[in-house]
Amino acid sequence: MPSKILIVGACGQIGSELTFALRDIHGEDAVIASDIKSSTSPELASGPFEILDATDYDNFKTVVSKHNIDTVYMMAAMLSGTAEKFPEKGWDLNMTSLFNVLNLGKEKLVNKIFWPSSIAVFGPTTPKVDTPQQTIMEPTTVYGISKQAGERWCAYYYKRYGVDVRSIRYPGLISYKTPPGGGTTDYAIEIFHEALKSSSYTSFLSQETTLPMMYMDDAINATISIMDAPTESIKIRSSYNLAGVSFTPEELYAEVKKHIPDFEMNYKSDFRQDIADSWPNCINDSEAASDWGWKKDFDLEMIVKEMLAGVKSLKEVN
Ligand code: VAH
Repeated sequence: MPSKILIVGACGQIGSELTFALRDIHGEDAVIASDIKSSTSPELASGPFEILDATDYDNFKTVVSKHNIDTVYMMAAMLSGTAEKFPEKGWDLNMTSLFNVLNLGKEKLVNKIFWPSSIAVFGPTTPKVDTPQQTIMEPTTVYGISKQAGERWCAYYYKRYGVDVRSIRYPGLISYKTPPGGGTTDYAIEIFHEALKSSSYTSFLSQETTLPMMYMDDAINATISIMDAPTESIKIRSSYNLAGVSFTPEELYAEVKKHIPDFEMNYKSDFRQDIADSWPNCINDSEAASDWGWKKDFDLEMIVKEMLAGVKSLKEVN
């Protein structure tokens, strides 16, 4: 049986688009989508789908052996906003799922693993501008703590057991094909749906909150690039910094207003303001560029155009 790819958390924001992209490259049947709940997405149903609880090692091992899986993208996670509401559940999901996939690698049941980290590993004492790959990391959120600990375990399993695990510190990701997933950067997705529905939006982050962001197509390209890179070019086995474009809610509002002149934005910070304030403004990703050729495509103007067109297309379909 040919070796296959398994996406864990395929119903999520990144997992769903990763499934579509990898199926385009490798064919429908080469990519097994999985999630803890059945999929409502017709695209995901276009190829093999498995119900998989990533915190259940035996369930994970059974799916891997049933489909002769060679490569696993372990995308299931509880994001920053939700994990602050359910700290122990967030830690358990984010860490147990990682240990399960790393142990599949240690047992040589899979050959290559991708695991997502986040700029949430940085904290209020991290340099906020041009944040370097190696720097002070004192995250103040459950999500950030779990991602920082996860990075250390990835580096340990590579060094101790030779597990070929690769990772990226994603910025806030912007996409329209799946609903926002409980993150602090979700305002940058919600704004497009509200702008087209009601011409007004109340941001839960203040207008001057600068955050590192990225369009999903760039994130998917980076994920596939790091996994396709030759082993010897992956010099960082914790997780690579990755940068797209940094902006404030006010700058995003101004760009949207160019397309929807009567669009109005209000601001009412909630608990996520403290989370956002603990994160950097912009990231230095020179190691990803030099080690495996990373280069972003989407700037703010392009993101706004793509998102408005994409959300409109969803409304036409639904
Ligand atoms: C979150 N979207 O907001 C995620 C991301 C950098 C933020 O990791 O939790």
